[in-house]
Amino acid sequence: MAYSYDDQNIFAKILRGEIPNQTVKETDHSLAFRDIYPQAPLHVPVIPKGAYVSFDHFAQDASDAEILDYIRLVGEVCRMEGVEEDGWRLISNAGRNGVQEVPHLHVHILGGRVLDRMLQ
Ligand code: DGP
Repeated sequence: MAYSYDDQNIFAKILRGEIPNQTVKETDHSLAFRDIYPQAPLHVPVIPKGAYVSFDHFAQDASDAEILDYIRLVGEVCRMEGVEEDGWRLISNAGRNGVQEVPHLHVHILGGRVLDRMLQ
């Protein structure tokens, strides 16, 4: 599948510095920042800096360095924000059925409270 990337999406604007954000941690290839509409005491989207729409797009086109950097940042944010012990959840909304609002790959780290059960 060929992916087309809309560089006017909100996360692209955050990456270009056109919209401010509360950065939790920035690395060479990735950015973690606080969600504007937090769904839990900790709600941090983590995005690659590259122009990727989805995990498949990322897995196909990103370098190993970008992928490693991204995964490591997710773990590091959980440790930095103190949710490792009590637990946390990772969510990625993808595409139309996944109700992805922002078409730039992201995972949401949620924690800081007991989360509602989603899968039965
Ligand atoms: P999703 O539905 O998975 O595409 O999640 C998009 C998230 O982006 C949603 O939780 C709200 C967040 N969001 C939207 N606009 C902004 C913004 O301008 N700043 C920040 N920090 N987050 C935003």
